[in-house]
Amino acid sequence: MSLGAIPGTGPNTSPLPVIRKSKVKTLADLPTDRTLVMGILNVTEDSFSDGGQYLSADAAIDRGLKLLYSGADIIDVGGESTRPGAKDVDPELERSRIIPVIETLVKAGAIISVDTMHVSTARAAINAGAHIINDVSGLTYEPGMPELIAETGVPYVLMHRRGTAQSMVAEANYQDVVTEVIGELRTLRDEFVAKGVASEQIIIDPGLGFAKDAEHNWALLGHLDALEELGHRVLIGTSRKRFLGELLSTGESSRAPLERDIATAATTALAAKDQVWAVRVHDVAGSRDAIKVVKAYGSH
Ligand code: PMM
Repeated sequence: MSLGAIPGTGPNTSPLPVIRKSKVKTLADLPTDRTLVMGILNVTEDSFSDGGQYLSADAAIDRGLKLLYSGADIIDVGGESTRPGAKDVDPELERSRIIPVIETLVKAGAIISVDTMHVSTARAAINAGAHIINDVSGLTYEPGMPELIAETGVPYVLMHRRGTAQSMVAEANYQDVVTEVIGELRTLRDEFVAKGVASEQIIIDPGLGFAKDAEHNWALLGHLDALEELGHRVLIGTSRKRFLGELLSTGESSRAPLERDIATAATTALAAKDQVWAVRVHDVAGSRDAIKVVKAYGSH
């Protein structure tokens, strides 16, 4: 899609599109009567289903605008792959990938969350207009993150993960995954609150696929109500993940990531029925439809 063809964008005469400021939104503009859809924008080389596709600022902004116009309530911008085994990205490179994208999408009226584990990147992103920090570091968060979140007052996604991208597969050992994930999230939550983060700022996420195998993911998805008892908004990310590929496999081979969107939308419907706050997905339109179905179903 040509950027010039998108309402609100001007002719593409500068390296980044010129966007009118009139549509700037705040978090308070987000609907509260349904599950929200967070569209995924990976400005990375190697994320598992869309790595390398949106590495230039122009391509990333184009993708972000498409997510926005297909109904994303929030766009989650990330400059570092979180897949198992992924290499760490230098925070400076991470910032160079995502800050121009955030600035432009905020001007276009997008609510932006930023998928980062780095305090310096989180601070730069907030300065560039980002609304939410989405930190997948779990139990290994960087020193200084709670203080930054307390100081800025932005909402913060506290996701469960054991170990790092390199070690997490080996750390998928649980006796009772639901109880242990909730207990570890509670401990993390208490650490953030003790450092001055308001309880209302915290959004929790069970971290499906992060130090969890398929059985663990299904158990957590089946107990979203127990997670909600922690008293925070809940976000979940199932989109195109390996456990869906395994479920849909034929014979030896797992279903390809790009062919997992219908199953993803089915998990969105289940999550919406459990009244989660938001789902993080690649295919925004499919999840928006699923949420509409659940809303109509629940209103009769
Ligand atoms: N999953 C991925 C990346 N970031 N953030 C949150 N809060 N929850 C998730 O489940 C999550 C995340 C990995 O998926 P991707 O490589 O498709 O972005």
